[in-house]
Amino acid sequence: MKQKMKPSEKAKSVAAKGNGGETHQRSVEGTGALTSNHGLILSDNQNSLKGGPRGPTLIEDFLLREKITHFDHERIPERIVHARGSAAHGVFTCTKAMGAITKAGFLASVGLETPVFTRFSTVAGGAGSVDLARDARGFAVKFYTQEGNYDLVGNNIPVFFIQDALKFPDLIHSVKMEADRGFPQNASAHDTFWDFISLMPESMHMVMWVMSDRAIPRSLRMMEGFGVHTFRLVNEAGESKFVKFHWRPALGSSCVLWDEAVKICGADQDFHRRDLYEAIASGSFPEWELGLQIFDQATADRLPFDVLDATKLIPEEIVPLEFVGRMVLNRNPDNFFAETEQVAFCPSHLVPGIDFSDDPLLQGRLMSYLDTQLSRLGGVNFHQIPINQPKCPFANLQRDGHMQMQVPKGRANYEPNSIDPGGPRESLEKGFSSFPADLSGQKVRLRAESFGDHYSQARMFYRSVSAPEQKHIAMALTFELGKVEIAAIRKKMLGHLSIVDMDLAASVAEGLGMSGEAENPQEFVEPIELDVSPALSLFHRNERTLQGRKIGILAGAGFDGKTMSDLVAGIQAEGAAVAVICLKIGGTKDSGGKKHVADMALSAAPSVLFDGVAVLSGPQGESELLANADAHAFLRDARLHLKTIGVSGVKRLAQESGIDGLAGVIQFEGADSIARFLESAKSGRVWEREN
Ligand code: HDE
Repeated sequence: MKQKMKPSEKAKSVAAKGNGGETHQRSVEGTGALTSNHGLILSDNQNSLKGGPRGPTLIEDFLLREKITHFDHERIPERIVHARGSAAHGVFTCTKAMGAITKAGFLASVGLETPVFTRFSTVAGGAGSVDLARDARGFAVKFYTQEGNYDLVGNNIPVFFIQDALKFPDLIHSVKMEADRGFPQNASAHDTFWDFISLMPESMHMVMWVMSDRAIPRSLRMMEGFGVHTFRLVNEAGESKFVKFHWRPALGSSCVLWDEAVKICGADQDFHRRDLYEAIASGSFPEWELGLQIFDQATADRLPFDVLDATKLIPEEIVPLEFVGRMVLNRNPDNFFAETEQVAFCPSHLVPGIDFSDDPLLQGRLMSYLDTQLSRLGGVNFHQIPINQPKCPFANLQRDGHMQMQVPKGRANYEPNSIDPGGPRESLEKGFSSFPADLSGQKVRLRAESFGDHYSQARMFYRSVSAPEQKHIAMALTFELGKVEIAAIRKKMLGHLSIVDMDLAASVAEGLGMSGEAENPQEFVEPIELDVSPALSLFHRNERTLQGRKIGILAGAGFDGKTMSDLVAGIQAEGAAVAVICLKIGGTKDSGGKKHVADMALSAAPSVLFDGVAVLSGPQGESELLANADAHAFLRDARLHLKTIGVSGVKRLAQESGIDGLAGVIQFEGADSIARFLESAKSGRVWEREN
């Protein structure tokens, strides 16, 4: 349909065209006029210009060319790593004044609020890859502070694969799709990754983490975040302490099981993105506390490893966390491309009061991200894109460049100058100055001896986690190495694992059918026995709660309406979301003949999408469910995935799905049955069912 404008509107729109893009946009929005990029009002947005109604399209059609050319250039290079991401706006509130330790303004006074934009990501896959791949997750926060933007660009795992930035391209090449064949996408289970890892023993600690449940989070809202490197905090007096940054999710840390992850990838490849978006849209705002591990040089010197080595963590039992702030994500981006895609994080974006350490991995990152933004966003003015702009005043004498959006005024584009005394000048008191850390020694290409122990913390992590977590690590390694075609790589990995933990190595070797085939590394620093750190176990992070979780209720025809309404009310009162699932999206009737609409059709709602499930039905509905393969799979998977299951009116289906009498299966009979269902579901999984 053509849009017609009144002549008065037309005049207003044309008259409002000026220099400022904002004014222009507002005038167009105000009038409803559809224009070209240069303000020309279109009379027809349905038909290209042709020589006759059935004739050839004319090259003269500059409007067609403008539109299609813009479209052809809609994509920018995706991030070489962390391409797949989801983000949200929010606010960081300081909860503990840290002035004695850091002069960073956003940590200076309790209650001070700082806007943030946070992007979560997978590492290995492309922008369109699945959310539930086994992978580390990026956890990048841009604080728009009054002293400039501060980017805390971390991961959901506190350590990293490598110690020196020079190895990063090799690591990433090895994990991404293989160079000759272009697969696998977003998966580490292939030869090149494990070949590299088998030759890089420094990666063993990180390998334990990425093979653990942490690498398949239930939700981005239920992930911890870590700055990974050691940084510095500096106070007004110029005194410095070291710091490690931690984000702790209010919802606790939850993960899925591998079989669930695989099935979720098929059922909803945007599982994490959708979950974050829907939670925020529904007002259930995800929240994290910012914790700091602050320590001095003397503590660093006492530790049996180097705090500059990013493959090591500091157990909380040694340096506890001090909680200093809370981040709440409360607004979805308005536009995915403009914000989530164009946001440019750089670990080099600092504020006074925070500084770098000499961690050689961090040092490499300090140049890499700026360089990346230049190629991704096309030039030096990427800080003028709205999502990247500081929210405090900013001014300098840098000029011109690709896509300059501002119109800088005046003659003085250099400094010192005398012709613009009011122009921007450096400030000794307020400005950033680097901590004057001592430097000494020769220029060398060497790895410090203190970086030499690659196995002790891998062992500490493995021995610190619970028995089910250990089992999952062994299963993940068996799966991943089972997909490695070259036997020599598997043998080398078994050698490394046997240094980490003999039982782990034996279990993986057994799973691979390669017992006794381990090939030990020639030379290595013998691991030392570190105290276990119970804080590393996910079980310590699992809140007993239904907050932010989702329960799926499968309803068959003739279900008991009262049980349904009590159950829904109970679930919602615990802060969880509910999806009512019927055989057909049109819904079904309860035993009183009342029609209930469905939120989801069973074929699109496998139980892997939920944290707990219930099945309610009358006799007719049960016969229909019994004849439906998806209904059997719904319960079978819920059983395998150790979920709490509530049932009513589906005795035969329960028997056929093998759930009858199992722990965590609750019959909705009697006054307290719904309460028992909710109690069980709060625990997350019914671990006693795992074998
Ligand atoms: Fe990154 N990393 N990285 N990285 N990284 C990028 O920058 C790089 C490292 C992390 O949501 C890139 O803008 C090098 C550790 C996150 O936009 C690139 C090294 C940690 C994100 C880059 C590392 C991270 C990135 C690609 C080794 C955890 C996504 C796109 C020295 C502490 C941020 C971009 C977002 C992104 C380089 C290692 C976290 C290529 C050279 C360690 C969360 O510049």
